Amino acid sequence: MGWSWPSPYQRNLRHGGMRRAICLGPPKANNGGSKVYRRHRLPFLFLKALMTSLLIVQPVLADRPPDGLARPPVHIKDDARSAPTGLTPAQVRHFYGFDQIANKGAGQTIAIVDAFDDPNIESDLAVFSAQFGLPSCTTANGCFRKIYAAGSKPRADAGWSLEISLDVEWAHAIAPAAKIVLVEAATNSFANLIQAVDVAVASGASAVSMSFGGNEFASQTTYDAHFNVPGVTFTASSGDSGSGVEYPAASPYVLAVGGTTIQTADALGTYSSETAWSGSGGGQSAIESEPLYQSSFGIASNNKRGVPDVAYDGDPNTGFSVYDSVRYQGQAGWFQIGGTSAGAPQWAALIAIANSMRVGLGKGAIYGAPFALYNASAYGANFHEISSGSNGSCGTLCNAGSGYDYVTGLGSPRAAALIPALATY
Ligand SMILES: [Ca+2]
Repeated sequence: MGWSWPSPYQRNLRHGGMRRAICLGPPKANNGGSKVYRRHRLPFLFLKALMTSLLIVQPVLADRPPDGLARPPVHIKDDARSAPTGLTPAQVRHFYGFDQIANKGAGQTIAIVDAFDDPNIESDLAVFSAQFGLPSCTTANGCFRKIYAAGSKPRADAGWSLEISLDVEWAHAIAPAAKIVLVEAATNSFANLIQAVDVAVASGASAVSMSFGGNEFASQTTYDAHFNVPGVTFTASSGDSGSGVEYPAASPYVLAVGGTTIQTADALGTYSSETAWSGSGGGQSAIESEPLYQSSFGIASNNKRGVPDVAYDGDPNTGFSVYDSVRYQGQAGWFQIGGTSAGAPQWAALIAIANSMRVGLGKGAIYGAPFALYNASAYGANFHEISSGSNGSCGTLCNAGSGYDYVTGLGSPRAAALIPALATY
């Protein structure tokens, strides 16, 4: 099956800004508009998540940046700790079923595209890997590379360093045998980030993770061709501001990842249930037309591209353990982080595992992953369908419901079924 790409590439690019889609911990106070967060300890994670949802009136949201301006969505902070308090790789791998797949992404490269420089990422990844018994991933052993997209080192940025830590560490957590290329854009403008995407493609990656987004704009379709690359899958976070569509998640060539709140049955991370996270970005694109894979799936769409395509845990209350030594608002160490930022690199890792299995089957890296994902006949087997929760008060588009919905898309992965399906697609 082929793609139906709507837009040829043009050079009249508008330079908008992007923001990360990351949130820190659950809120405990509102400090002049800057939410302050605390973390919780396992195994009481899901109980506390429930308590927090009852006690906190204001959902975990981040304002969208104005057009053309970059804005860090991290206006939530917490004291970092000396030991991890969030979800561990073993728990998340078990929760989504990655631990039922022997393949760990060997031979594949995952590219992480972010803005600015994280000066400590390689050593922070080493701390993360050692903590959780993951294979070492270093420049020296050929596993890790950092590339400056514009040729020279960008300035360091503590907020983006937190995002980079989340993305790099959790791509490695899910596909620990895959190589990781971190591509650092010169700034967080659309132009610089798209340039970094091109560099990521040139690096040989078969999956490119983009945990950033900005408001849609009329000329965004001129960027879409950068995501139409044979053998490369692009993932993007759908946003952290609840109902609403961001770019590049809105591109029909990008796998848009929304957010959920998970409940584990035990400290091992056994799957219990999953609901839509209130911050999950989603809706109908104002710019992009509905792609064939969505219309074929039978989505009531008003002929607009629906966002997101899929979902993943994104609630800071059920956040991920991340190590970051670049001091952010006075804090460094182990953070508990949520946001749809978490899902993009982990879905990229899922794709890398599928691509690694495809090599063994004599197949090339998957091209047009959404066509394989929007497979009605295998839907129930491949996804945890999410049917409750909402990301706003806009009615149908803001409520998770049966089948595809505009808050969680198709749902979260049943990796043990979905990855083999992608491998044989
Ligand atoms: Ca659903």
